[in-house]
Amino acid sequence: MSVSEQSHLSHIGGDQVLRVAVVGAGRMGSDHVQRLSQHILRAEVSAVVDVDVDRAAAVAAQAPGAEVFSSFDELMARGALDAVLLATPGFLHEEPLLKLIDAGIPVLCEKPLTPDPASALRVVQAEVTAGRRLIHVGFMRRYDSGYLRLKQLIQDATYGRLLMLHHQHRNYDAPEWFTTEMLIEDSVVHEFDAVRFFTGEEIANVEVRSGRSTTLGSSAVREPQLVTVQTESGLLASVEIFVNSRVGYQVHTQAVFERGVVKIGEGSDVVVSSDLQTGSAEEPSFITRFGQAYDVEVQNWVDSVHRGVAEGPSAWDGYATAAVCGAGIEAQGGDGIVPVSLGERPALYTAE
Ligand code: ISE
Repeated sequence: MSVSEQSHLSHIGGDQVLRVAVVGAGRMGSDHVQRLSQHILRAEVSAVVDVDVDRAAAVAAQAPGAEVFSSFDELMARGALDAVLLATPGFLHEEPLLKLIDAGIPVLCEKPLTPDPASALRVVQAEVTAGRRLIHVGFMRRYDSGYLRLKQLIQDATYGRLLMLHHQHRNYDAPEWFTTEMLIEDSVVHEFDAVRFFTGEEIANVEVRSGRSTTLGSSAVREPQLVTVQTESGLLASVEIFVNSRVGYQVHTQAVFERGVVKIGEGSDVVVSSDLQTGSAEEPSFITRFGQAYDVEVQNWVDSVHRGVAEGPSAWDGYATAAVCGAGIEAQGGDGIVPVSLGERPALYTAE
């Protein structure tokens, strides 16, 4: 992972506390405010921003002393921050990201970086012009213990060479406004990053098929869909995406090696047998399923900002996945296998 110096942050260190402004007070923003206030060391929530100022105030109530703003520009004018946690929907990310890069302020930007490749590339180019990495993209699965174990097994070739990956990504339900494109740019974007994380390769092409469809959820969304990607070296990975599964929040991965199969994300820590039945509860949402991963991710980010370095998923990772999403949305239209073209990775993002 590449690391770049951020000398402007040298004043944060020792016993100082990082003042984090949380922008977006929806489900994710609210969860992060709680996390930063209760679990994260060496950080505090200095502000909560949301167009719905009542919602911002309600969320800020969990963080004593946090100021409330109805716009990002008001926050920036006030200046009560060392760093930002951006938790608005992806289509609202580009403008604040460009302003934060300009101001030299580090940001943990919830995924996706931006939903489409063109805007994601503009963000990458702005960072490259600034000459330093300020953006950490919130691909929290990279901090999940199962993901980390599997990555290690792949690197060590414990069961031989990795041949194929299979993913199942199911949500219990999705809001009425969830679109067919969002299946790719909001949901499968996680697997696009996971495949890149596991293999260390870029994705070269993508195909999307839909067959028999559920009658539940929005009638405008045809799902489940089967997404297949191929990495530069030829490895194939499949993803079943099903956001109205009525099962629970399931994120499963099966890795097929030359001498074994490794499964992560299945099963449960607690299995109950009672009254002639045995079973365990399904996770209701990503907030519970990846709660620990979010904690580890946010603490790592806070620590890296204190140290004045940039680590973790970068703007390039955000751009590369947005490029696969662009091709995936094209493939949803029935265009067969769609190639992904990224252009050259700038030196700022080359692995050390
Ligand atoms: C949501 O935005 C997430 O990031 C969840 O992890 C994913 O499962 C869901 O499908 C997305 O809408």
